[in-house]
Amino acid sequence: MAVNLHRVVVLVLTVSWTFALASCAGSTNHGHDRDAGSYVVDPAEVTVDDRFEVEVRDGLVVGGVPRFEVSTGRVVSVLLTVDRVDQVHLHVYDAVADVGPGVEAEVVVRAAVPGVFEAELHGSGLRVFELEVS
Ligand SMILES: [Cu+2]
Repeated sequence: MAVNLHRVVVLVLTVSWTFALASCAGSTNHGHDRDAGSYVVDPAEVTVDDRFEVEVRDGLVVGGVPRFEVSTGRVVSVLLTVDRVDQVHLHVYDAVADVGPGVEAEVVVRAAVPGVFEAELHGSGLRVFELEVS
């Protein structure tokens, strides 16, 4: 009996994990296993060079999905307001923050890696902004 129970638990965990990743499936440059410490910075300890804001309402990005263009090396802050509980993830930079009604998410990174990077909501799968570093 104990073995069977264990199998069920493992199966449930596997299915949950698959669903957790499903919303990120199809995105490029996606991963959760990097060391986020190298790019994510504490806004209290650095001077933010470039500030941006994004609002999501009724499942859509207000004004359309923006692409924020910054120069390499800048410290970038993106303040996100979402009308539902979710979690934002900036790919490659691997900045993750909870967001929801009354809880703004601020993603702050040092733009050390050139390229175009997507940020999305894990729950809804919605792409919320792109960060272009060059
Ligand atoms: Cu993700």
